[in-house]
Amino acid sequence: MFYVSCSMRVVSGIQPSGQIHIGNYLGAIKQWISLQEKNECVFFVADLHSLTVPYEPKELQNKIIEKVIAYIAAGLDPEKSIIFVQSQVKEHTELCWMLNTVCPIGELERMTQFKEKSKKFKNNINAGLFNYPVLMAADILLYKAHAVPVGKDQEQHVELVRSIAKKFNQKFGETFPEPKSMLPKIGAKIMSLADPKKKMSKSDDPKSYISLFDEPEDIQKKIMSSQTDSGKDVIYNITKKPGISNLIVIYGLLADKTTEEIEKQFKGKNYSEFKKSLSKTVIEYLEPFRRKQKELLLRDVYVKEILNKGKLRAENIAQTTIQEARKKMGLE
Ligand code: AQP
Repeated sequence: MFYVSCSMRVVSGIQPSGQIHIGNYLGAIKQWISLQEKNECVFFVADLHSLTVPYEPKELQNKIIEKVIAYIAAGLDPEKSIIFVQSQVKEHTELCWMLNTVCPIGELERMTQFKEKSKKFKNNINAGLFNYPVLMAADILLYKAHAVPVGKDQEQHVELVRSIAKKFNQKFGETFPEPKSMLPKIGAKIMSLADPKKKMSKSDDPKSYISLFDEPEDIQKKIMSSQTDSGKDVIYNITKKPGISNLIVIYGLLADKTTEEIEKQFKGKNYSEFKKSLSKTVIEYLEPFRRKQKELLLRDVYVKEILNKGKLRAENIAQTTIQEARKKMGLE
């Protein structure tokens, strides 16, 4: 994590695929919440990105609203942050096309996410999946962002955004700041509960992640049956004990304890005792989120109003940038 003394523009988003889990929260949203206090923050639901993998069109609108509710339930304040839906601000796709013309294919071919998702969705390797990082560049550069709070998996994409900004600036004149990714020092890559060698992902089996709104009994079940390693000591060792180490990271972040404190607390105790205590911590931490979510699910009009306001505020910035980019590229 880097620290900033003055206010900056911050942009980030999450796709409306699956359910927002504690990996998304600890890697990204938790940072958003503290950043919104002193910075100009722009957070969106990345619906256009979610079209690049198989999805159900009839369910998409509900999934988008679910994500907005999750943002607010987790602590985003619509008075402080601009919250909107990506596809409602058309400038994202216009800038994406412009940036496509300065982004070398070779750089897109190197992207780990493209390689992984191409393997995962063998029958749907579409051009959108390939171009995903260019749309992400548009999402960020449209707001001339300085910082992009994301988890580790998105770091490579933000690097590419910097490279695209540089290329555009060199070709057409100084236009975009080169944004930096902001990763939390701990928790930038929370691993799957079912396979601690894999990242926790919302498009995987729900047993492999804890959603922000899982009911207490489900949280307990998932943690108690999470994959742990041979042996029984609660000790952090990422290579030899990836399962228990991942759970220690989650415990530490939610209970605000260091690894050493946790190891000391569970000295002489076994995995099961540790998991019970972790379940309790997670259930308690997420309780206010669940409560707020239930409240917001009944406030349809309020949520729509937030999105309408957010769209207008986002458009205001986006239109100024797009006009500048159009002029620089000779389109006006
Ligand atoms: N396991 C994770 N640990 C820490 N941070 C994570 N993020 C994702 N997984 C973890 C961060 O959360 C944000 C979500 O971004 P996204 O919705 O664009 O998708 P993603 O990065 O591909 O996340 P998922 O959960 O794996 O979603 P699916 O399965 O839909 O692809 C990003 O900031 C990401 O870094």
